[in-house]
Amino acid sequence: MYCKEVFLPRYSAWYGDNDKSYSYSGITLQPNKWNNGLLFLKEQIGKIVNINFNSVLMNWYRDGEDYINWHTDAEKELGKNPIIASLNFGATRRFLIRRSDDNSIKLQFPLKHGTLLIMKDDLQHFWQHSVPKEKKIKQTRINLTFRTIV
Ligand SMILES: O=C(O)CCC(=O)C(=O)O
Repeated sequence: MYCKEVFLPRYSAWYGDNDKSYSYSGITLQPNKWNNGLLFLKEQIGKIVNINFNSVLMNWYRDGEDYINWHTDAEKELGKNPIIASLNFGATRRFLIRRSDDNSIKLQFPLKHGTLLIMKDDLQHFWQHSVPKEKKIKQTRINLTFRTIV
């Protein structure tokens, strides 16, 4: 077995159908089994966007010190133009997007409790996204990104 430790400035867990492992940022996550709560959310959100998601990445930001750096979700397992549904609970955090070829073009959205953000089409080809540190935020936040591994 091959095992390595990678520092992530948040906690992450991967849930999905049995054979749907996911590699990103130099790590490969094996899926935890679906639980009833996640299955319920997956089905409800799947109806809204008309997609049968088969996995979800859970990120837990303990407070504003936890963050996710600039990245794209352009892993080949997600297919060419992935539809990713991002559901948010807890603290409102800033979600930033910037052009990959011109970092000065930047947009930001506050992701409030209950917000559903859909990323789709060619967004992952031309835009990076991040959730930066916000040291004043003391509340916790959970983000679920429902995905389809092809
Ligand atoms: O926490 C968020 O809103 C973003 C999560 C994210 O970018 C990801 O899981 O790839």
